[in-house]
Amino acid sequence: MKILITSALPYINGIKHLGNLVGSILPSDVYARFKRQTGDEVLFICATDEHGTPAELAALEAGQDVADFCREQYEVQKDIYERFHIRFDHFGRSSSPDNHELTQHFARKLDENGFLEEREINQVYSLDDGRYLPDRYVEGECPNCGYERARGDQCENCTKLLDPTDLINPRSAVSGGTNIEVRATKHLFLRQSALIDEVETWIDSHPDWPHLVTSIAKKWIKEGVRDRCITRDLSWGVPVHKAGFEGKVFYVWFDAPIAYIATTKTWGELDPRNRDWKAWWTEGAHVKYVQFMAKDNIPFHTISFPATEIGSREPWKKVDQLKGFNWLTYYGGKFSTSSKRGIFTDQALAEEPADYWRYWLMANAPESGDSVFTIDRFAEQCNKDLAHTLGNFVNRGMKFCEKQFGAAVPEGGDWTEEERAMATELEGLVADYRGHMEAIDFRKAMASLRAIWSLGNNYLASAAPWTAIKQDRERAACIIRTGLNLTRLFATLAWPVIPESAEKILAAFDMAPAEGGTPPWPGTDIEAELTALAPGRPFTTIPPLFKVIDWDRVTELTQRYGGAPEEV
Ligand code: B3M
Ligand code: ZN
Repeated sequence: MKILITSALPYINGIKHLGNLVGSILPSDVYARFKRQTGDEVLFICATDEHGTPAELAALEAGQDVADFCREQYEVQKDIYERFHIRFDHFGRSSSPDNHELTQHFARKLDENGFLEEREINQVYSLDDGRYLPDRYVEGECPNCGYERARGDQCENCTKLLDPTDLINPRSAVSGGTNIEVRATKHLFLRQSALIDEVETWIDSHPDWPHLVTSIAKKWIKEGVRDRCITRDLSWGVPVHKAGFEGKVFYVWFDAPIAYIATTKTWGELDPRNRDWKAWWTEGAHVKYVQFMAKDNIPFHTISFPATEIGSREPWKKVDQLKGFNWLTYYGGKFSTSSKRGIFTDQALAEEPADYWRYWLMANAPESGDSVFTIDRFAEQCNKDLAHTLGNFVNRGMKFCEKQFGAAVPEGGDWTEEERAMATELEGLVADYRGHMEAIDFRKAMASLRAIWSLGNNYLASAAPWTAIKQDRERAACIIRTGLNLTRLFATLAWPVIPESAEKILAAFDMAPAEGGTPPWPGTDIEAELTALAPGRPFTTIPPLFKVIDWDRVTELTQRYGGAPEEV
């Protein structure tokens, strides 16, 4: 099976925080790794989202030209994801020539098919700044929920999509100026109202979508899908090639999802073997397309982008499975880029290895509801599951073996009822784990993974090779051999989540995948898996994989990042 995976594109406007990471990029990487292990042909695409007001405002704040700002920030983000072991097939940019071209292509097709309409609209104009104020350039009170700091494109608080003129008491985000007037100017509208029936029929053909996704899409349709203005008075973006639209660009949410396709094209052109990139994006081809995103992105992916694709009247591949996330909170309050609240991805990497964050975030993925990050919770769970359960198991077995039998898989002793019972239980747990990963249920998957690690510890504790060695060396050899085989199996199973640690374990048995390679998913015959490391196979004992994050360290981290919930 071919699996196309896209993660929502991170905005270029600054380094992402842990909440952003767990809301799209990290889970899509875990899923992509898993699907590669089970033998599917995976294409995992992402890019920076570089247009629109967030980029312009951030460049303004940094005192940089927006193109330079984006070029630099792209490298910064790319490097961070590499260090988090995110293995994209390609990480591109929405400002790429491919995306310019494809965005203009979609606009042309939509226009030809009668789905674009020119309208004169009232735009917010700031006399203080001498310019129009699109989207986030305007702030004010949300007409829907009363939130004071709603932006012109969307209210962060109630997720309602807004137009700048909807805001009550608007002010300029550039200067704070309130000398604002409304002027008429010409823009292009995507006639979503003319496409919504087709979009809804398509949504209804996916009864298997998660409740979170369907309910958000349906709520949006019920509220009445408005035709959407897809052009802006900005200079940075994809220019609108149409008479009378000089100086205007496409709206960021029009070109950003198109960048999923354009980035695939860029990927395809980098290597002659991938020339047929379009096969990934053709409706009816044998491709399953899975998208990952935070819940505020769901309307764009279930309605606007599909409307764009459908309205082109070209056979573009549409999403098959869509995974939306709730929010990760920082001590119950918001992680916030603008107020620099929470732990950001670069900071996280400077504090602890990527695998700690990857594991904790996936184990606490905000799936059925929001979840809370605190430094205490992070430390406690990493200590318990990684250091004490997995780490201990790996280290204990290897050390004991090396001391008693030397650094090779010991020979002698046959499986007893104890091994058979353990293997049967393990078989069930591995099947559960795989089922949860297939279903993209990460919390459940991580619970199964923990249960698998615990089973290993329980087996060692009850089989007690350190006691057996005193009377029955053969028996001890059998237990340790089984333990070493469990170690290898645990590494393979954990690889999607904690790839660096998993590869360290595999390397100890000289079984690490080649650079960029994937350790294959274990077979269903668990007994064969647990006897795969043959007697005599050498290994290298590795030092403890995970260090304990102790109380002093927790205090230090709490002081550095601040823990108290946001004051309201
Ligand atoms: N740039 C991410 C966000 O809302 C937004 C996603 C675009 S996906 C095409 O955080
Ligand atoms: Zn609101």
